[in-house]
Amino acid sequence: TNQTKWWQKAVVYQIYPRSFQDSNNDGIGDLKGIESRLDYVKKLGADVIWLNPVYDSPNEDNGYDISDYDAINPEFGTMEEFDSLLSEAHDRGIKIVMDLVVNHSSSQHKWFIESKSSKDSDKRDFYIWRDPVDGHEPNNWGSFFSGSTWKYDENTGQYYLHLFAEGQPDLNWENDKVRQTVFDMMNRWVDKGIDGFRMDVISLLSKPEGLPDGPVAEGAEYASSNDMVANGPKIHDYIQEMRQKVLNNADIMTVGEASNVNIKNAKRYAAADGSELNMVFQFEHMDLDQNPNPNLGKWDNAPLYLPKLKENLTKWQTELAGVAWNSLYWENHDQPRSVSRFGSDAPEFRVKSAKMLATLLHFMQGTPYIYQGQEIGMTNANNLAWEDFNDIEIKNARKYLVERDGLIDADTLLDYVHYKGRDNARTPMQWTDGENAGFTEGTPWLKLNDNFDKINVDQALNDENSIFYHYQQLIKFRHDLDIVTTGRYELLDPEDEQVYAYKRVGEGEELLIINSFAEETLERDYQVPANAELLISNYEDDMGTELRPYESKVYRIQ
Ligand code: TEU
Ligand code: CA
Repeated sequence: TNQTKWWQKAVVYQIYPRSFQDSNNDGIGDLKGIESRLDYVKKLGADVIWLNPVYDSPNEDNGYDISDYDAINPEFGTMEEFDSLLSEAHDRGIKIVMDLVVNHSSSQHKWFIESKSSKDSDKRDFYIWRDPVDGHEPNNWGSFFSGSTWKYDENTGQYYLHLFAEGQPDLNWENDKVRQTVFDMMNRWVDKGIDGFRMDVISLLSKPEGLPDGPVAEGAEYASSNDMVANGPKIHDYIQEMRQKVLNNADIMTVGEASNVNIKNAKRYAAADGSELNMVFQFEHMDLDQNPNPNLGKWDNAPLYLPKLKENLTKWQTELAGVAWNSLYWENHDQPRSVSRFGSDAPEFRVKSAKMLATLLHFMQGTPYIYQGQEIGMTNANNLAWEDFNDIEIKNARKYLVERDGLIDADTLLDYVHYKGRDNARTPMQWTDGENAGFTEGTPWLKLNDNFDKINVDQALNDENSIFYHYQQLIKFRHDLDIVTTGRYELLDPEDEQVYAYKRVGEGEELLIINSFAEETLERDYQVPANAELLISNYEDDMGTELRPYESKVYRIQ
């Protein structure tokens, strides 16, 4: 049936706990800090908080390496504090979605420690162990974080598979016991009353039979493990089993982070019949500005070509309509700041372009995700130097691409890291213009962006024209106007290199959404009828066919 579900009208606010709010001045954000800021999230109007992992972890990949799925990382607080956060959120009508990281665990998890201890361990098959082939790695796959996906273990003479860091061994989903153990764990969280799961790299759970070598792009050293593993042979069986054994037990929302997902697969993962997940995070629009050199992957600073973005998002909008459901995002903890990447963080354009990007996204069909700080237009952190970075992806890029393989020099890589690196999104939240931006009175775990004196929540809340209030309005439209959830999407002028304009078409009603990416004034005539109502704009007046820099406006036509 086509009845609207609560998560189709919801807007999600993503919190990276480490960087949101420190409550005890150890320099690390924590659960009590988040609880103290719930009223802020409420004021914005978001319906759901997605929490990045808060489970016990040695933090080799900041919580994406879990050593105990049933415990809270002591740096973040206690289980009592988690329960309190959940109930305080619920009291305000805010739901909480947890990160679920079950493609891999930490190498410090007791399962792996046991698995590694001996070939006869009854946990051996919890992970993916293989003999060496001709004295080297079992296949030619490259890790997401550079280097091989295989790590040799001297003690037992075998390699284990890690698609990500060495400290993130892949769980063996072929093993019934692994699946049942994971489902039991998920049910314990569901029983606690959490409202959903964001499923980390869920498309990678099912490995291809025989773990064969993959094709190596010209000039590259490894085959892409992403290409080899994503959407593997049993993935839909696993997710359907999870649906039966866990997800059907409560009215929770699910979003699968689906690396390498295409439309065809997304239609299954996010099928409207409810057989698998509610929606997926697709990556295609995040990969349009990749480096053409396969060894460098994401590391580049080339600007985005707007018609490519339009073509891509339009494909997702039209092909999933009625048969599956989209998630909508520009940012998360793995991506740089969108205003710096797709808009402009120059002082004269920052506010305008951040609002434009917000409007462009929020009038599309799907569930929008706002990443902490996006709502105040936080920018990339160009003030971080090599010694300031924490992210393993950045550190490994330097270790392998610069130091081991000499594929690029350190200065060029630093430019790319400033443009694309994950730490751009992970610098502490900027609350005030005071000490450490009000994040902590201790030493922050990661250096702050040095522009917090100008860009901060206090400033935003005191300025009625701020990006924050623009988001607040957009969220309200999503709640109030059904056409945003149900209307048909129609792209206008696909070839226009400077403007992204589209329509949402409902019954007896249309929305016209016009967004300029240009830094100069343009002339565009969209034949706006005289009775059109201007719903929202990032300028104070309407100049008709004249579009000023980064101008964005939405008309309602009835
Ligand atoms: O990300 C998966 C993923 O595809 C990323 O590694 C992505 O390729 C990269 O971050 C782009 O820069 C998820 C989590 O969101 C990420 O934080 C984790 O590091 C990763 O899984 C491993 O758990
Ligand atoms: Ca703390």
